[in-house]
Amino acid sequence: RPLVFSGVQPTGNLHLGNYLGAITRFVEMQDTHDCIYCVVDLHAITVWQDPKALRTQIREVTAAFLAAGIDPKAHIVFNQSQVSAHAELAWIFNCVARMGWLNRMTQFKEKAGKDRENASVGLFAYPNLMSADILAYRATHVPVGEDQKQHLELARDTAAKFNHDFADSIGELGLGEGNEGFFPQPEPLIQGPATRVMSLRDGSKKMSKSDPSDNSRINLTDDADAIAQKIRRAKTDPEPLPSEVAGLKERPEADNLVGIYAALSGTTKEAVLADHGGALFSAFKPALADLAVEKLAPIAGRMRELMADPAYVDSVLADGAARARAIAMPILNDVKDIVGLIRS
Ligand code: AQP
Repeated sequence: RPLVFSGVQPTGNLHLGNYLGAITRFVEMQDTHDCIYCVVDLHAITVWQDPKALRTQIREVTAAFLAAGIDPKAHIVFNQSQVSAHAELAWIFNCVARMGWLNRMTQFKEKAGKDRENASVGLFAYPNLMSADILAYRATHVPVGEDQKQHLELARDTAAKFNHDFADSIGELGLGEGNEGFFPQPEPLIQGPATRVMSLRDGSKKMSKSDPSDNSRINLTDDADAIAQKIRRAKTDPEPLPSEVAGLKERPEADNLVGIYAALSGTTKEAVLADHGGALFSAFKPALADLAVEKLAPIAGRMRELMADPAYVDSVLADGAARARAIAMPILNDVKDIVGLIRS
């Protein structure tokens, strides 16, 4: 079966965008793919994290994976820092990818802001670690939200450059896979009606963990009252909902709420507008709030139970890490041989 890899950063405030854009996709892929889902803690520390809070946040993302329905026995769930192959391969990719490629990454520009001189080196090199996350398993399918598309393109370029630069060595060692070279070209899977969930306060900004306004996002740990209140207060325009998707074009806030409704109910925006076209937001928002509470409350409940048992959560991560290591280490050893590093 094709191998899937994806990750979520334990940077706190896990939100509806992470859930609809990534975690629900992770759950869906389990029946048809072998899946590796990673709590990418080394990515998280590219910006300052309080150590105590980080431990809780790592367990919280793990709890969210399990609560959403990821099966850690049939698939692999672990935290990145427990498998050293990620960091080791990232170093090799630091020496393959070009400064010019990384200079073009829009997420770095957004996250570093104006004070670029003060951003960590890790934040700049982050996409190389992400390439390593995926390619350490030679994973071919990567379900992500739309914001990760550019990083996936860089991972493909890095894989191709590695295959090209070391083609002779790969050939001599007999490590090429078909015509592709050593590494496959990983495919981003950006699918569904909510690949880019926007802030509830500003339809031009994506919903984000780091937005200072808690009202901008629905956190997976929000209770029913908080969810209903945030949706009630969400920014909208005064027009009723259109009956066709084309009518959402210049209406980012309306488009966002319809997309969220569609993703939560497992349908399409077309189907939502067939039911709710013509409705005012005063009617649509309560329907959306009820749906969000119905879908998210059980997850928040299961997350709370799991967070009360950190030893169990840690044991899931340890078991997943051991199984991940068993896949990644032979691949890393091949990479070392290809590059010409001596190992014993
Ligand atoms: N708003 C979003 N809509 C859809 N998908 C989203 N993702 C993130 N935000 C949205 C997807 O969630 C997965 C994990 O993301 P991440 O933990 O790597 O964090 P991020 O992409 O940097 O996004 P955040 O949550 O907004 O964090 P900050 O505030 O730190 O930037 C990815 O698949 C991502 O695409």
